[in-house]
Amino acid sequence: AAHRRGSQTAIPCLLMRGGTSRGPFFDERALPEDVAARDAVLLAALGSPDERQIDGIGGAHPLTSKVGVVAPSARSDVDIEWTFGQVQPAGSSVDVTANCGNMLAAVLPFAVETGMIEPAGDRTTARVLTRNTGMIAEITVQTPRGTDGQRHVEYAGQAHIDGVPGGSAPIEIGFLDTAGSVAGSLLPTGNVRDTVEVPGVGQVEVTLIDNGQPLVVVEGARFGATGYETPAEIDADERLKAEVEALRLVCGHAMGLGDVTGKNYPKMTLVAPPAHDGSVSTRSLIPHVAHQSIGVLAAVTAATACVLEGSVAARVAEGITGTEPTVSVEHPSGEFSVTLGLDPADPQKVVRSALLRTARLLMSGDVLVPSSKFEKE
Ligand code: NQM
Repeated sequence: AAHRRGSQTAIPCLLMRGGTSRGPFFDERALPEDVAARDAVLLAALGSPDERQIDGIGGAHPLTSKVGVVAPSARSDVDIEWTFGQVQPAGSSVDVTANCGNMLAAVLPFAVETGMIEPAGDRTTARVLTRNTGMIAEITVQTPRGTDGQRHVEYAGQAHIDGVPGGSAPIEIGFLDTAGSVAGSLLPTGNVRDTVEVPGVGQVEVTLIDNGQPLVVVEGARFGATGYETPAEIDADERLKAEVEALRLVCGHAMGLGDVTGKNYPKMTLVAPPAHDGSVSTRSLIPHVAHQSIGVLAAVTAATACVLEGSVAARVAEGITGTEPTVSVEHPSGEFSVTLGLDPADPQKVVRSALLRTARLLMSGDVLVPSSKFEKE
Protein backbone atom coordinates (compact mmCIF):
# COMPACT_ATOMS: atom_id res chain seq x y z
CA ALA A 1 0.00 0.00 0.00
CA ALA A 2 1.00 3.64 -0.33
CA HIS A 3 3.12 4.91 2.56
CA ARG A 4 4.84 8.08 3.74
CA ARG A 5 8.51 8.59 2.97
CA GLY A 6 9.50 11.92 4.47
CA SER A 7 7.48 14.63 2.83
CA GLN A 8 6.51 12.34 -0.04
CA THR A 9 4.14 9.42 -0.50
CA ALA A 10 5.50 6.22 -2.03
CA ILE A 11 3.00 4.31 -4.17
CA PRO A 12 3.73 0.76 -5.38
CA CYS A 13 4.09 0.88 -9.15
CA LEU A 14 5.36 -1.20 -12.04
CA LEU A 15 6.77 0.71 -14.98
CA MET A 16 5.90 -1.27 -18.09
CA ARG A 17 6.14 -1.20 -21.84
CA GLY A 18 2.89 -2.24 -23.47
CA GLY A 19 3.32 -2.66 -27.21
CA THR A 20 4.76 0.60 -28.51
CA SER A 21 3.70 2.59 -25.44
CA ARG A 22 5.14 2.89 -21.94
CA GLY A 23 3.90 4.04 -18.57
CA PRO A 24 3.40 3.32 -14.88
CA PHE A 25 0.81 0.72 -13.83
CA PHE A 26 -0.89 0.78 -10.45
CA ASP A 27 -3.11 -1.50 -8.40
CA GLU A 28 -6.23 0.60 -8.06
CA ARG A 29 -6.34 -0.11 -4.32
CA ALA A 30 -3.04 1.74 -3.80
CA LEU A 31 -4.42 4.99 -5.24
CA PRO A 32 -6.89 7.48 -3.75
CA GLU A 33 -10.49 6.44 -4.42
CA ASP A 34 -11.64 9.95 -5.21
CA VAL A 35 -11.17 10.52 -8.95
CA ALA A 36 -9.91 14.12 -8.66
CA ALA A 37 -7.39 13.07 -6.00
CA ARG A 38 -6.33 10.05 -8.07
CA ASP A 39 -5.82 12.20 -11.17
CA ALA A 40 -3.69 14.67 -9.18
CA VAL A 41 -1.47 11.76 -8.11
CA LEU A 42 -1.22 10.36 -11.65
CA LEU A 43 -0.32 13.78 -13.06
CA ALA A 44 2.32 14.25 -10.36
CA ALA A 45 3.75 10.79 -11.05
CA LEU A 46 4.15 11.60 -14.76
CA GLY A 47 5.36 15.16 -14.14
CA SER A 48 2.47 16.92 -15.91
CA PRO A 49 1.63 19.60 -16.80
CA ASP A 50 5.07 20.19 -18.32
CA GLU A 51 6.15 19.65 -21.92
CA ARG A 52 9.30 17.88 -20.70
CA GLN A 53 7.72 16.08 -17.70
CA ILE A 54 11.04 16.74 -15.98
CA ASP A 55 9.62 16.38 -12.45
CA GLY A 56 8.07 12.97 -13.11
CA ILE A 57 8.53 9.68 -14.95
CA GLY A 58 6.57 10.52 -18.10
CA GLY A 59 8.47 10.33 -21.38
CA ALA A 60 7.46 13.76 -22.80
CA HIS A 61 5.50 12.26 -25.72
CA PRO A 62 1.86 11.13 -25.81
CA LEU A 63 3.01 7.51 -26.30
CA THR A 64 5.05 7.57 -23.07
CA SER A 65 2.64 9.73 -21.08
CA LYS A 66 0.11 7.04 -20.28
CA VAL A 67 -0.99 5.23 -17.13
CA GLY A 68 -2.78 2.00 -16.31
CA VAL A 69 -4.89 1.42 -13.19
CA VAL A 70 -5.71 -2.26 -12.70
CA ALA A 71 -8.15 -4.05 -10.41
CA PRO A 72 -9.61 -7.52 -9.91
CA SER A 73 -13.10 -7.85 -11.38
CA ALA A 74 -16.32 -8.80 -9.62
CA ARG A 75 -17.92 -9.64 -12.97
CA SER A 76 -18.35 -13.29 -13.91
CA ASP A 77 -17.50 -12.69 -17.59
CA VAL A 78 -14.28 -10.80 -16.86
CA ASP A 79 -11.10 -11.67 -14.90
CA ILE A 80 -9.51 -8.29 -14.59
CA GLU A 81 -10.45 -4.64 -15.18
CA TRP A 82 -8.38 -1.61 -15.92
CA THR A 83 -8.67 2.07 -16.65
CA PHE A 84 -6.39 3.58 -19.26
CA GLY A 85 -5.35 7.19 -18.70
CA GLN A 86 -3.95 9.41 -21.45
CA VAL A 87 -2.13 12.53 -20.33
CA GLN A 88 -0.79 15.06 -22.81
CA PRO A 89 2.61 16.06 -21.37
CA ALA A 90 1.65 19.76 -21.14
CA GLY A 91 -1.94 18.95 -20.15
CA SER A 92 -3.45 18.90 -16.70
CA SER A 93 -6.11 16.20 -17.08
CA VAL A 94 -6.21 12.42 -17.23
CA ASP A 95 -8.38 11.39 -20.17
CA VAL A 96 -10.09 8.05 -19.56
CA THR A 97 -12.41 8.15 -22.60
CA ALA A 98 -10.75 6.07 -25.29
CA ASN A 99 -9.06 2.67 -25.61
CA CYS A 100 -5.37 1.94 -25.73
CA GLY A 101 -4.54 -1.48 -27.10
CA ASN A 102 -0.82 -0.97 -26.59
CA MET A 103 -0.97 -0.32 -22.86
CA LEU A 104 -3.61 -3.09 -22.73
CA ALA A 105 -0.88 -5.60 -23.64
CA ALA A 106 0.82 -4.95 -20.27
CA VAL A 107 -2.31 -5.39 -18.13
CA LEU A 108 -2.28 -9.19 -17.81
CA PRO A 109 1.50 -9.27 -17.17
CA PHE A 110 0.90 -6.66 -14.44
CA ALA A 111 -1.91 -8.75 -12.94
CA VAL A 112 0.28 -11.87 -12.84
CA GLU A 113 3.28 -9.93 -11.47
CA THR A 114 1.17 -8.54 -8.63
CA GLY A 115 -0.65 -11.79 -7.83
CA MET A 116 -4.07 -10.60 -9.02
CA ILE A 117 -4.13 -13.48 -11.52
CA GLU A 118 -2.70 -16.95 -10.91
CA PRO A 119 -0.81 -18.39 -13.89
CA ALA A 120 -2.84 -21.33 -15.23
CA GLY A 121 -0.15 -23.27 -17.12
CA ASP A 122 2.50 -22.54 -19.71
CA ARG A 123 0.00 -20.13 -21.22
CA THR A 124 -2.36 -18.00 -19.15
CA THR A 125 -5.49 -16.56 -20.74
CA ALA A 126 -7.69 -13.92 -19.17
CA ARG A 127 -10.55 -11.67 -20.16
CA VAL A 128 -9.67 -8.05 -19.62
CA LEU A 129 -12.25 -5.28 -19.43
CA THR A 130 -11.20 -1.79 -20.44
CA ARG A 131 -13.48 0.34 -18.29
CA ASN A 132 -13.00 3.39 -20.52
CA THR A 133 -15.24 1.92 -23.21
CA GLY A 134 -16.56 -1.40 -21.87
CA MET A 135 -14.37 -3.31 -24.36
CA ILE A 136 -13.47 -6.88 -23.43
CA ALA A 137 -10.32 -8.51 -24.81
CA GLU A 138 -9.17 -12.09 -24.49
CA ILE A 139 -5.45 -12.05 -23.83
CA THR A 140 -2.89 -14.86 -23.62
CA VAL A 141 0.57 -14.53 -22.11
CA GLN A 142 3.38 -17.06 -21.69
CA THR A 143 3.82 -18.25 -18.08
CA PRO A 144 6.35 -21.12 -18.06
CA ARG A 145 7.97 -22.45 -14.88
CA GLY A 146 11.21 -20.72 -13.98
CA THR A 147 14.31 -22.26 -12.43
CA ASP A 148 12.65 -21.71 -9.04
CA GLY A 149 9.81 -24.03 -10.06
CA GLN A 150 7.31 -21.16 -9.99
CA ARG A 151 5.43 -19.80 -12.97
CA HIS A 152 6.40 -16.30 -14.10
CA VAL A 153 5.45 -14.07 -17.00
CA GLU A 154 7.93 -14.75 -19.79
CA TYR A 155 9.07 -11.58 -21.50
CA ALA A 156 11.87 -13.01 -23.64
CA GLY A 157 11.07 -14.52 -27.02
CA GLN A 158 11.18 -14.29 -30.77
CA ALA A 159 8.03 -12.27 -31.43
CA HIS A 160 8.81 -8.91 -33.00
CA ILE A 161 6.51 -5.95 -33.36
CA ASP A 162 7.59 -3.03 -35.52
CA GLY A 163 8.39 0.00 -33.40
CA VAL A 164 10.11 -2.04 -30.67
CA PRO A 165 13.69 -3.27 -31.18
CA GLY A 166 14.42 -6.98 -30.94
CA GLY A 167 12.25 -9.92 -29.95
CA SER A 168 9.93 -10.65 -27.03
CA ALA A 169 7.47 -13.28 -25.89
CA PRO A 170 4.22 -13.01 -27.85
CA ILE A 171 1.04 -11.67 -26.26
CA GLU A 172 -2.05 -12.66 -28.21
CA ILE A 173 -5.00 -10.31 -28.15
CA GLY A 174 -8.48 -11.01 -29.49
CA PHE A 175 -11.30 -8.49 -29.63
CA LEU A 176 -15.04 -8.86 -30.10
CA ASP A 177 -17.55 -6.04 -30.32
CA THR A 178 -15.18 -3.09 -30.60
CA ALA A 179 -17.49 -1.03 -32.84
CA GLY A 180 -18.55 2.37 -31.57
CA SER A 181 -16.15 2.54 -28.62
CA VAL A 182 -16.42 6.31 -28.24
CA ALA A 183 -18.52 7.44 -31.22
CA GLY A 184 -21.42 5.08 -30.39
CA SER A 185 -21.42 3.15 -33.66
CA LEU A 186 -19.02 1.87 -36.30
CA LEU A 187 -20.04 4.54 -38.81
CA PRO A 188 -21.37 7.42 -36.70
CA THR A 189 -22.68 9.37 -39.71
CA GLY A 190 -24.28 6.24 -41.16
CA ASN A 191 -22.07 6.56 -44.23
CA VAL A 192 -19.00 4.73 -45.41
CA ARG A 193 -17.78 7.99 -46.92
CA ASP A 194 -18.69 11.62 -46.30
CA THR A 195 -17.73 14.89 -47.93
CA VAL A 196 -17.20 17.64 -45.37
CA GLU A 197 -16.58 21.35 -45.87
CA VAL A 198 -13.47 22.49 -43.99
CA PRO A 199 -12.82 26.22 -43.47
CA GLY A 200 -9.71 27.27 -45.36
CA VAL A 201 -9.36 23.85 -46.98
CA GLY A 202 -12.55 23.22 -48.94
CA GLN A 203 -14.33 19.92 -49.51
CA VAL A 204 -12.64 16.83 -48.12
CA GLU A 205 -13.70 13.21 -48.51
CA VAL A 206 -13.39 11.25 -45.30
CA THR A 207 -14.38 7.98 -43.70
CA LEU A 208 -15.52 8.55 -40.13
CA ILE A 209 -15.24 5.26 -38.31
CA ASP A 210 -14.81 3.75 -34.84
CA ASN A 211 -14.00 0.05 -34.49
CA GLY A 212 -12.21 0.53 -31.18
CA GLN A 213 -10.74 3.97 -31.83
CA PRO A 214 -12.57 6.94 -33.37
CA LEU A 215 -10.72 7.82 -36.57
CA VAL A 216 -10.95 10.28 -39.39
CA VAL A 217 -9.54 8.46 -42.41
CA VAL A 218 -8.43 10.79 -45.18
CA GLU A 219 -6.08 10.50 -48.14
CA GLY A 220 -2.74 12.14 -47.35
CA ALA A 221 -2.72 13.38 -50.94
CA ARG A 222 -5.72 15.64 -50.18
CA PHE A 223 -3.34 17.72 -48.05
CA GLY A 224 -0.44 17.57 -50.46
CA ALA A 225 1.25 14.88 -48.39
CA THR A 226 2.63 11.72 -49.95
CA GLY A 227 1.38 9.67 -47.00
CA TYR A 228 4.89 8.26 -46.56
CA GLU A 229 6.35 11.11 -44.45
CA THR A 230 8.36 10.40 -41.32
CA PRO A 231 6.79 11.40 -37.98
CA ALA A 232 9.42 14.17 -37.69
CA GLU A 233 8.43 15.55 -41.10
CA ILE A 234 4.78 15.61 -40.09
CA ASP A 235 5.54 17.20 -36.72
CA ALA A 236 7.55 19.94 -38.49
CA ASP A 237 4.85 20.69 -41.10
CA GLU A 238 2.79 23.44 -39.47
CA ARG A 239 0.58 23.96 -42.55
CA LEU A 240 -0.29 20.26 -42.78
CA LYS A 241 -1.01 20.03 -39.05
CA ALA A 242 -3.23 23.15 -39.10
CA GLU A 243 -5.28 21.84 -42.03
CA VAL A 244 -5.62 18.38 -40.50
CA GLU A 245 -6.71 19.98 -37.22
CA ALA A 246 -9.32 22.09 -39.04
CA LEU A 247 -10.64 18.87 -40.58
CA ARG A 248 -10.64 17.17 -37.17
CA LEU A 249 -12.80 19.88 -35.61
CA VAL A 250 -15.40 19.59 -38.39
CA CYS A 251 -15.38 15.79 -38.18
CA GLY A 252 -15.73 15.86 -34.39
CA HIS A 253 -19.13 17.49 -34.84
CA ALA A 254 -20.06 15.17 -37.72
CA MET A 255 -19.23 12.15 -35.53
CA GLY A 256 -21.42 13.41 -32.71
CA LEU A 257 -18.41 14.07 -30.47
CA GLY A 258 -19.10 17.78 -30.15
CA ASP A 259 -16.30 20.33 -29.91
CA VAL A 260 -13.14 18.20 -29.88
CA THR A 261 -10.72 21.14 -29.58
CA GLY A 262 -9.43 19.99 -26.21
CA LYS A 263 -10.03 16.28 -26.71
CA ASN A 264 -7.60 13.51 -27.60
CA TYR A 265 -9.99 12.03 -30.19
CA PRO A 266 -10.81 11.50 -32.98
CA LYS A 267 -7.31 10.53 -34.15
CA MET A 268 -6.35 11.40 -37.70
CA THR A 269 -5.26 8.67 -40.12
CA LEU A 270 -3.70 9.73 -43.41
CA VAL A 271 -3.86 6.85 -45.87
CA ALA A 272 -2.07 6.10 -49.12
CA PRO A 273 -1.49 3.02 -51.30
CA PRO A 274 0.92 0.56 -49.65
CA ALA A 275 4.57 1.45 -50.12
CA HIS A 276 5.93 -2.04 -49.35
CA ASP A 277 4.18 -5.43 -49.29
CA GLY A 278 1.36 -4.28 -47.00
CA SER A 279 -2.30 -3.56 -47.60
CA VAL A 280 -2.40 0.17 -46.92
CA SER A 281 -0.03 2.92 -45.78
CA THR A 282 -0.94 5.04 -42.73
CA ARG A 283 0.37 8.08 -40.92
CA SER A 284 -1.39 8.89 -37.62
CA LEU A 285 -1.80 12.09 -35.64
CA ILE A 286 -2.80 11.39 -32.01
CA PRO A 287 -4.24 13.94 -32.51
CA HIS A 288 -1.61 16.73 -32.67
CA VAL A 289 1.63 14.77 -32.62
CA ALA A 290 2.59 12.11 -35.17
CA HIS A 291 2.49 8.51 -33.95
CA GLN A 292 5.80 6.67 -34.36
CA SER A 293 3.82 3.63 -35.58
CA ILE A 294 0.05 3.26 -35.08
CA GLY A 295 -2.26 2.56 -32.14
CA VAL A 296 -3.64 -0.94 -31.73
CA LEU A 297 -7.34 -0.14 -31.95
CA ALA A 298 -6.42 2.50 -34.50
CA ALA A 299 -4.90 -0.30 -36.61
CA VAL A 300 -8.01 -2.44 -36.08
CA THR A 301 -10.20 0.49 -37.12
CA ALA A 302 -8.04 1.39 -40.14
CA ALA A 303 -8.04 -2.28 -41.21
CA THR A 304 -11.82 -2.35 -40.84
CA ALA A 305 -12.12 0.73 -43.04
CA CYS A 306 -10.08 -1.09 -45.69
CA VAL A 307 -12.70 -3.86 -46.03
CA LEU A 308 -15.68 -1.49 -46.28
CA GLU A 309 -16.52 -0.96 -49.95
CA GLY A 310 -16.50 2.70 -50.91
CA SER A 311 -14.46 3.92 -47.95
CA VAL A 312 -11.55 6.30 -48.38
CA ALA A 313 -9.24 3.52 -47.15
CA ALA A 314 -10.67 0.82 -49.43
CA ARG A 315 -9.91 3.06 -52.40
CA VAL A 316 -6.16 2.96 -51.75
CA ALA A 317 -5.88 -0.49 -50.07
CA GLU A 318 -4.59 -3.47 -52.02
CA GLY A 319 -4.84 -7.24 -51.93
CA ILE A 320 -7.37 -7.85 -49.12
CA THR A 321 -9.41 -11.02 -49.77
CA GLY A 322 -11.38 -13.76 -48.01
CA THR A 323 -13.50 -13.87 -44.86
CA GLU A 324 -10.48 -13.88 -42.52
CA PRO A 325 -8.18 -11.36 -44.15
CA THR A 326 -4.94 -10.33 -42.51
CA VAL A 327 -4.65 -6.64 -43.19
CA SER A 328 -1.09 -5.38 -43.07
CA VAL A 329 -1.30 -1.76 -41.96
CA GLU A 330 1.92 0.01 -42.90
CA HIS A 331 3.12 2.77 -40.54
CA PRO A 332 6.29 4.85 -40.10
CA SER A 333 8.28 2.10 -38.36
CA GLY A 334 7.05 -0.94 -40.29
CA GLU A 335 3.70 -2.69 -40.38
CA PHE A 336 0.98 -3.93 -38.06
CA SER A 337 -0.92 -7.09 -39.03
CA VAL A 338 -4.55 -7.32 -37.95
CA THR A 339 -6.55 -10.45 -38.72
CA LEU A 340 -10.22 -9.61 -39.15
CA GLY A 341 -13.11 -12.03 -38.81
CA LEU A 342 -15.84 -11.08 -41.28
CA ASP A 343 -19.42 -12.26 -40.94
CA PRO A 344 -19.74 -14.94 -43.69
CA ALA A 345 -23.35 -13.78 -44.25
CA ASP A 346 -22.24 -10.17 -44.58
CA PRO A 347 -18.58 -9.69 -45.53
CA GLN A 348 -19.01 -5.95 -44.91
CA LYS A 349 -19.38 -6.75 -41.22
CA VAL A 350 -16.26 -7.18 -39.07
CA VAL A 351 -17.16 -9.33 -36.05
CA ARG A 352 -13.77 -9.88 -34.44
CA SER A 353 -10.09 -9.07 -34.71
CA ALA A 354 -6.87 -10.66 -33.56
CA LEU A 355 -3.34 -9.39 -33.30
CA LEU A 356 0.00 -9.78 -31.64
CA ARG A 357 1.69 -7.46 -29.15
CA THR A 358 4.54 -7.75 -26.69
CA ALA A 359 5.21 -6.10 -23.35
CA ARG A 360 7.93 -5.95 -20.72
CA LEU A 361 8.25 -5.14 -17.05
CA LEU A 362 10.88 -2.38 -16.96
CA MET A 363 11.01 -1.33 -13.33
CA SER A 364 9.40 -2.40 -10.08
CA GLY A 365 9.15 -0.29 -6.96
CA ASP A 366 7.43 2.83 -5.69
CA VAL A 367 6.74 6.07 -7.49
CA LEU A 368 6.99 9.10 -5.23
CA VAL A 369 4.65 12.06 -5.26
CA PRO A 370 4.53 15.02 -2.87
CA SER A 371 2.27 13.98 0.01
CA SER A 372 0.24 17.15 -0.47
CA LYS A 373 -0.95 15.60 -3.78
CA PHE A 374 -1.82 12.26 -2.25
CA GLU A 375 -3.67 13.73 0.68
CA LYS A 376 -5.69 16.16 -1.43
CA GLU A 377 -8.66 13.89 -0.73
O1 NQM B 1 -5.39 2.81 -30.64
C1 NQM B 1 -1.99 5.89 -29.29
C2 NQM B 1 -0.96 3.81 -28.77
C3 NQM B 1 -2.17 4.62 -28.95
C4 NQM B 1 -3.52 4.07 -28.74
C5 NQM B 1 -3.02 6.79 -29.64
C6 NQM B 1 -3.68 2.65 -29.02
C7 NQM B 1 -4.91 2.17 -29.68
O2 NQM B 1 -0.32 3.46 -29.72
O3 NQM B 1 -5.38 1.13 -29.26
O4 NQM B 1 -2.88 1.81 -28.69
O5 NQM B 1 -3.72 6.56 -30.64
O6 NQM B 1 -3.14 7.80 -28.93
O7 NQM B 1 -0.63 3.48 -27.63
